[in-house]
Amino acid sequence: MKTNKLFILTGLAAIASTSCSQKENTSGQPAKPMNILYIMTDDHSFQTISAYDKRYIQTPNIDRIANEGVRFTNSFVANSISGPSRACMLTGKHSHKNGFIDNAHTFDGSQQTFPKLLRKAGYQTAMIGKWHLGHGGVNDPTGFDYWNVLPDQGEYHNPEMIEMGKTKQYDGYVTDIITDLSLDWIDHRDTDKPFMLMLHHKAPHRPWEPDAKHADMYEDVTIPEPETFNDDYSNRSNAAKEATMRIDRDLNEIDLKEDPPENLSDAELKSWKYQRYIKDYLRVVASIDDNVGRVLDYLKEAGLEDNTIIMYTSDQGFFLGDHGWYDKRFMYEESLRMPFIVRYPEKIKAGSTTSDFALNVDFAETFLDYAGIEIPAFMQGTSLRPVMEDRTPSDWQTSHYYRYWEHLSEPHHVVAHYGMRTERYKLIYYYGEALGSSNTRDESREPEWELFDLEEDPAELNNVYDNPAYAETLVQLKEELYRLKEKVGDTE
Ligand SMILES: [Ca+2]
Repeated sequence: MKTNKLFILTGLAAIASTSCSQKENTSGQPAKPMNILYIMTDDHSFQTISAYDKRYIQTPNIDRIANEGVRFTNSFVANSISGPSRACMLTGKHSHKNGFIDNAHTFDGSQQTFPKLLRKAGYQTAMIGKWHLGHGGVNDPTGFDYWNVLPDQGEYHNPEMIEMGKTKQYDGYVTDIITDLSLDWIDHRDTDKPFMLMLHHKAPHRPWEPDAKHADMYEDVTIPEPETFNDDYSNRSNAAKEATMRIDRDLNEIDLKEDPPENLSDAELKSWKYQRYIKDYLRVVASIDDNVGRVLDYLKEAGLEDNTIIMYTSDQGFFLGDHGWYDKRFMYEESLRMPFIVRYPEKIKAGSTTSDFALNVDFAETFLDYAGIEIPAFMQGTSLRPVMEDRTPSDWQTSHYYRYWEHLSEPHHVVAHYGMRTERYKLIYYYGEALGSSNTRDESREPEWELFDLEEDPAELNNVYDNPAYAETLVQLKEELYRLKEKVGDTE
């Protein structure tokens, strides 16, 4: 990139920023344009990235980003489900503010998003892969010079994609195709401008269909079952007991892809189903990791490795047999926490780790901050840049507000809830019908509370809400919950 172009672009960013003032970026320095590569997968658990957890799989390429950047260990979603989490990330706003509270809603693309602000400031922007925020009119991707997205959930093999409004069929495997299209777009970009690419995979979403290259992995091994695999949901809410996302009962023929052997005991059948499920999930993740490696190699060869901020995340976490479940939705740890890794060698120390809280509503603000664009006041998150650069402010967020709205939607049947997590505690309120909800079909549900002491009970097996020893703590936690609720404006 030529020096004079850099100067012009800095000027553009400065002009754009005057029209959306208020919050200041955290650098205090003139904007220096860098490229932004925002890689996101769908339902990829931190448990299946070896930089986080070595029990299940080696992911050397995703680990490269962590080894050369920063890894967040307390990164949380505001609403653990696909479309709503994506809407939080685009807008920097919680679900009740961006309007996409559950997957039955569509996204109003006329609202302000970080890609629009980057584009206005002179970035080339593209969205390639899984969109999942609706199609047609204001639901199509907006704020992008180029977009090519899967319709709704999309297919693993020979997928259709919608390129700038036109449907096309592609031959091959979806993770390879999304990577090919992304590299091709970077290759043909206007090199006079910085770029922001959202490379968003469908994988490893249900029904976990591997490609031929990885289909035989793990044939002769037994994957370990997680600690809470045989959770009986005692001393927990009815919400946990009633959810229909159990490995032993709720995986269907499409998920399992073959009939189980005959004459298995219930416990043996559950273990057999788990192996079918987890192995396909890991095979699909192995393909993601290969393709992340292709992207990193490409950036290196193209000389883009050091002036591109590379981020790897997922739209939420996922249960991998934890609590006997697959899927997400709950505010429990495996679902609430997403993997979040960022590489930018100029500013971020290689191999660093932080336990400071990062939320998906902070992503938009972070990208704007790095691009030198002032962050609009309506955005509810905070730029993570100081945390990434190991200069976390002393008043950094230590509590997180969560709300899952999709009350008892089928087939997972999870009760709507809101709650708050601090470093040590998690408080959850399953309000059921008490507040109304987006999909009410329940008759006479009593609201329920759960309180977990994550220091004493990291697996969240023991609800201490009614335990007198926590009475004083509970009062403080409720105060903080209602303070946060008020702060984010979820007050109806
Ligand atoms: Ca998802």
